[in-house]
Amino acid sequence: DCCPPSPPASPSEKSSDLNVTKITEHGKKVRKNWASSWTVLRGSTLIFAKGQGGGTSWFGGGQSLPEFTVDLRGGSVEWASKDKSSKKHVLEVKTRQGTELLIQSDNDSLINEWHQKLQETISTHAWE
Ligand code: I3S
Repeated sequence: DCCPPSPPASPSEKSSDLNVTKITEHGKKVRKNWASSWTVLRGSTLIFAKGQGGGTSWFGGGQSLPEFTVDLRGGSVEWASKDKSSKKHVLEVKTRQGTELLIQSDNDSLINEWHQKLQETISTHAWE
């Protein structure tokens, strides 16, 4: 009982498995391709790492990169409207670069945590 617990290395960090699909890229609508992805928030960057199962169709048309990242600065996050997806607990993330993503989990409390965390991130990391 000498030492208080040390704070986490990066307070803005969060990670979990989520279902993800791009719906718009560079402002242009793209075909949905839901995939399970290990998702990491680091600073203002959201990183989607290839999930288990692999394959070249991860995250849209033949992309073989192991990860896909988006910059949240200047972006937005909100609950997706019913017409965006028939799934439950879907968040819509829009970036300054014209990428729109849907992220989803069947785990209610997990997706609520992500909603909170993403909103926090967007409001604390200003766009310069
Ligand atoms: O917005 P959409 O077109 O209803 O999205 C569905 C499609 O992407 C569908 O794929 P195919 O049209 O290639 O079969 C997916 O399987 C569905 O999951 C998509 O809808 P949800 O409501 O699950 O996001």
